[in-house]
Amino acid sequence: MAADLMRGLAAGLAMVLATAAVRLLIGSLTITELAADWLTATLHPTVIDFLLERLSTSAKPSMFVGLLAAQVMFGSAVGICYGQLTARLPVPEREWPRALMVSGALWVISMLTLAPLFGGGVFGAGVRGGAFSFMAVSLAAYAVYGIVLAALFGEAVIDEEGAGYGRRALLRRALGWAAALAVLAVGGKFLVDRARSQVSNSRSFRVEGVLSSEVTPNEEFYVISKNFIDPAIDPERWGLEIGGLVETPYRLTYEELTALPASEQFVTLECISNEVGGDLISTASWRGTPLRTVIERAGLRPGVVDVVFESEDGYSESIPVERAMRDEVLIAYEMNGEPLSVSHGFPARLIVPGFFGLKSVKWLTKIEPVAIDYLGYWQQRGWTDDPVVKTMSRIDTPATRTTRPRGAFPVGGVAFAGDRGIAKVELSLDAGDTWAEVDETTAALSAYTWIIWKARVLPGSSTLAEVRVRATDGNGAVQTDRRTATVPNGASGHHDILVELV
Ligand SMILES: Nc1nc2c(c(=O)[nH]1)N[C@H]1C(S)=C(S)[C@@H](COP(=O)(O)O)O[C@H]1N2
Ligand SMILES: [Mo]
Repeated sequence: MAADLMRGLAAGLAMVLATAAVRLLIGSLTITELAADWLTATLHPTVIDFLLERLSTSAKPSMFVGLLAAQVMFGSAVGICYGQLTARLPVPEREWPRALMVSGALWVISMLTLAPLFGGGVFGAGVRGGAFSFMAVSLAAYAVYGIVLAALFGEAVIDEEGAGYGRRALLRRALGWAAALAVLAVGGKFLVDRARSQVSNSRSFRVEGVLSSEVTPNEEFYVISKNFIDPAIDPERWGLEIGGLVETPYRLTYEELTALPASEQFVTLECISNEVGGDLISTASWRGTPLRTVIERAGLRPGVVDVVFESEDGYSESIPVERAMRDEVLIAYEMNGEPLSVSHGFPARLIVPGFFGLKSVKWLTKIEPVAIDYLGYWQQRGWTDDPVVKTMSRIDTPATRTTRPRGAFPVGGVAFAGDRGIAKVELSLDAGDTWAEVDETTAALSAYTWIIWKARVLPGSSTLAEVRVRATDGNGAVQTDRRTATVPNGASGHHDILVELV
């Protein structure tokens, strides 16, 4: 029994490694990724938000490792069953025909049950990127499982027969296991290296206690994506389709898109999952074609309510048509003077100033005016349909719970209110009873960016100073102190820090 478990475990591990290798080499979706997407879609938004945001860099890998572990456990369980059942049967001449039959049957069952359950359709009929490569990847994985199972159980047959146990056989056995382990080790290392460069994640790079710069360097710009591995798009084969409720649908190549009249502007993006004081907010200069130019070329038909955006990773979002026709909404292909990186949406993405980041669809493939109020990826999962950013402000420096000498000290941070702009930033040293304006704010780089502010504060005689910040937007509305969670409308409340004075 324990030996059967070990054999199943080894075969399960080999299957997982094979899946990962084929996945990274030919880039087709796997059942594991379908399962991850399905989990994201099925779990309550609060749980997902917690996974994606609080656990930040480790969330998606954890979920994935969990799913892979489940696969290995399943492989082990099958190994036990296989051992128990075949022990009762006559010893075959060769192990592999029946092992492959078992793994083939498992493949068919998973194509008929798991694939549709996780939203990929029977035999992956509905998988984006094509059912064929999806089937091929999973079939290859199950085949590897069957082969390893056969090899290990076949060896067991010799064991139990007690046949041919001379020194040569022992040596051969040892060599076999060493070779298998070497393949696992080398393959595993290759995969870890490949995966490390390809696995996308929620990440950001704010160094605690350092004042943000007005423009965020590309490598430090926060990244949020629903994918375990982001789409790597060949710009030669990519095209942007304009369809739906338009007079003349058409398609733009990368070359055509980048040859259209361009405009460039600074825009701050903020994720709706950004906590009070959080770092899922960054600013860049985006260069691209105004969305409006591209839509007008197709000509809107009457009755359009929303413009829907689809993307290579199956994500979709929409914005009201009035917003879509504003000059500042861009189909961007450059970020701070460089072509978009894969993680930021290469070859082209939407930039919708003033809306939370979820509307700025990356890896854009299709633009489709529709006559309905369309619910996008996150709205279908319980997030708000009101994407207007809330007024926020954050203290970057000093970091909270640090120690400083008594006396006055410098404080600095950012404030943002989308296209409403920031009129004023104030600090309070008495938990919000009284407020004083900061000493200095930068002028916003455009009508759609944050500002950086600085002040010197002189706390009273206590050994503990609490500094709290609030902003007033361009309409004169003061940032609310009412604390809310990020789900479902985005967080609100004042950011504060505690400093110990010695
Ligand atoms: N295709 C696609 N677009 C997407 C997403 C995604 O998962 N897939 N995530 C969205 C979310 S929630 C945010 S906050 C922004 C983040 O953009 P960034 O990673 O360039 O900062 O992209 C948005 N666009
Ligand atoms: Mo987001």
